[in-house]
Amino acid sequence: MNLDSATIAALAAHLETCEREARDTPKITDEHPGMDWDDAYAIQDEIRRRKESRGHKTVGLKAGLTSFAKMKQMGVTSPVFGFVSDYMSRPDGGEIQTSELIHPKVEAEICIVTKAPLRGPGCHVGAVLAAVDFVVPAVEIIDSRYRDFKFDLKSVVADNTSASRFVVGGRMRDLAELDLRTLGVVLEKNGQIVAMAAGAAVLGHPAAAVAMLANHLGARGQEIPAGTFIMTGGVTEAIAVEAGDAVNVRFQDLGSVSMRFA
Ligand code: OOG
Ligand code: MG
Repeated sequence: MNLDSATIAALAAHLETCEREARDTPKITDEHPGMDWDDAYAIQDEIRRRKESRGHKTVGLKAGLTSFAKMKQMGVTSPVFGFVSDYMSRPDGGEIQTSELIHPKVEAEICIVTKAPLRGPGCHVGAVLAAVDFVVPAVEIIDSRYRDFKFDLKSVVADNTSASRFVVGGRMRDLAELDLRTLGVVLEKNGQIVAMAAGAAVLGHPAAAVAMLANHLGARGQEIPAGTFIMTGGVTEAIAVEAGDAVNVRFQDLGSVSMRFA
């Protein structure tokens, strides 16, 4: 850790205020170039503590930058982890208010809900598969608080990996009925196909993102509890949206997830 606790608290307050007021900010490593990984996750933890103390429930975990398309789009080389809160959830087919957001983008994500705890180090795809309760599709609406979505990995970790809104939809399925690697995903905006991929785009297998998350938490003495909803990361690059847009994502064997932006 290179930052003191007062600086961590101040940066968490700054980033969370930007989120709540839909204001952007330069990336925080500009002012704090010595910020390390532990500092970045400590800022994210402080944002989580602030939300929970305000009565918001943490309702899921997310992996981000897990697909080559996303890493390439954002110019980074490794995944990051964050959380989602109850107030970020929107119903399938519902409306998302863009006035509450800065510069939203949508991502198609294969999600896993666990039925057993997962703890690293040493967690692997096989261990994750044994702990899957069911698979369900979602669309994540990310909204980096950083100006023009320009950030480095530590800044985006501190900003809770751009978490903003998410829509769980389609239909849940047993893992045994699916091949998560070949599961096709087609993302449509205003009736046009704008991106497509298969599940293997996420680290070769979406369960690998969950294993990485368990190993990341294990290194910090934490685990993924049973019953956790986990978003494994966008399978394609993220697509910018604005008021008036309609998004529909078709997931092979899992139905579709849709929303309108107002
Ligand atoms: C960081 C969050 C990325 C994903 O699924 O890749 C993410 C960002 O690109 O702003 O959630
Ligand atoms: Mg995402």
